[in-house]
Amino acid sequence: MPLTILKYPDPSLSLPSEPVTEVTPELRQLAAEMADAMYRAEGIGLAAPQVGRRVRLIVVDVTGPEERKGRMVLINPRLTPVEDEGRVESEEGCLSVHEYRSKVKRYAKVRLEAQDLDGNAVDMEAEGLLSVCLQHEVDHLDGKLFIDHISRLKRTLYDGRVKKWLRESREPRL
Ligand code: K1U
Ligand code: ZN
Repeated sequence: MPLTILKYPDPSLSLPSEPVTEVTPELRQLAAEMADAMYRAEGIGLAAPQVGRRVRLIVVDVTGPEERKGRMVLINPRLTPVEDEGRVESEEGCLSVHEYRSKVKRYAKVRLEAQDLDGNAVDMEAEGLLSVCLQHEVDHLDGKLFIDHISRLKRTLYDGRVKKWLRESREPRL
């Protein structure tokens, strides 16, 4: 069965994830199923806590679900901003945040350090959509959603919409 992507306000999306200590067959299987879930949902990234697994594992493919040519599976990813490149405003959505998009300020360029599934070290710089996507996914590993970066007013308005959807889904049909 395909993995289910948890939706805000599921409380487990706000919890930090634990480092991966060993690449097991189960971890490989999880990475493959996460990639499948990401492509099915037409996303460009997915983090393990979004599927209920609190481990520091992400998959990204900014070529998108049609191309599927840039899949990266990243274990224990760490990001360091390349400070002199400044910040950018990115328009973001999230597979765990229903019907909402907003602009978020992100570092324009980041250095990525991680391991891949074969135990190789990954050390590279990322910019553009990949940089933004990596920052979004690593936030998930720290229990943060992109809506944690928006203004208090925008957040209150969005939370109101979510509460209404939840009330309506619980109301008995007449
Ligand atoms: O982690 C996730 O919820 C996946 C999310 C990642 C993301 C989107 C936009 C900016 C940064 C990170 C998505 O993939 S949502 C789908 C989406 O917004 C998108 C899809 C294709 C191209 C660009 C954005
Ligand atoms: Zn997300």
